[in-house]
Amino acid sequence: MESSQEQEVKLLGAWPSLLARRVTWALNLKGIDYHYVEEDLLNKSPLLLKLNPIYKKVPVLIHHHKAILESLTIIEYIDETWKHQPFLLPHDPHERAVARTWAKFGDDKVFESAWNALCSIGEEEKEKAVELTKEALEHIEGELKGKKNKFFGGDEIGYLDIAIGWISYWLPVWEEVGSMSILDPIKFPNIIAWISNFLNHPLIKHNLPPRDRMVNYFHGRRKLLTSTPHSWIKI
Ligand SMILES: N[C@@H](CCC(=O)N[C@@H](CS)C(=O)NCC(=O)O)C(=O)O
Repeated sequence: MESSQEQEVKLLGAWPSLLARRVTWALNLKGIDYHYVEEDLLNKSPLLLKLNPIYKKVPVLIHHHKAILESLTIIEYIDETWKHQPFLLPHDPHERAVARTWAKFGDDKVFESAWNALCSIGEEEKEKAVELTKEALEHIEGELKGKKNKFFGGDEIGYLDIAIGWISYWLPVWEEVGSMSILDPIKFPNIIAWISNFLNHPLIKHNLPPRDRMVNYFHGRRKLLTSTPHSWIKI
């Protein structure tokens, strides 16, 4: 039987949002029931604007009628609130700090430059952004090198896998939509192996948006963003 705590979980997300998706991965891995509310990012609901008045972005988690913002913070909140296995963050404080650092690096460097590459105007700008993405990925590749485990923290999916999990699915779509080549298997053999492990995890592979829908959506976003540079709504 569900506890009353679980019944009160609500997530505001948007289907193409990799940041909202990572929260659903965390909720599913922890086995938490939640009510999902789809937002239209071009026509945000009064509830989203009320709960996240500063950034006006998804994801927003609502638990006990209180809002929790920022996807990585939400994942930590989930792990701390439902104190049962599987634990997403490492137990050891140093390992926890390292995982947080790489998760932030994934958002600040990999996501940012890959998104810029997708939305760049002109070949030169695109090449620069692609190079920056590859440079950032080299650091992730280095983190995985020599590890025998399937995932970052061991043989179970954890916080860092969830945080950078978008690389496995969103990035290849962006490569296709932006006609760019980033995930070179020769340059990034460990990332490619990790991607395969990640996408084969039962809770991940059944919780991904359809690829053709993603391709269509991001073609549309790219067209809009490259023709209207001030239309900066992300994802
Ligand atoms: N740092 C935030 C970023 C959230 C974010 O950028 N959300 C995007 C969807 S992936 C969004 O809501 N975009 C709408 C907008 O930019 O107005 C997080 O990790 O939750």
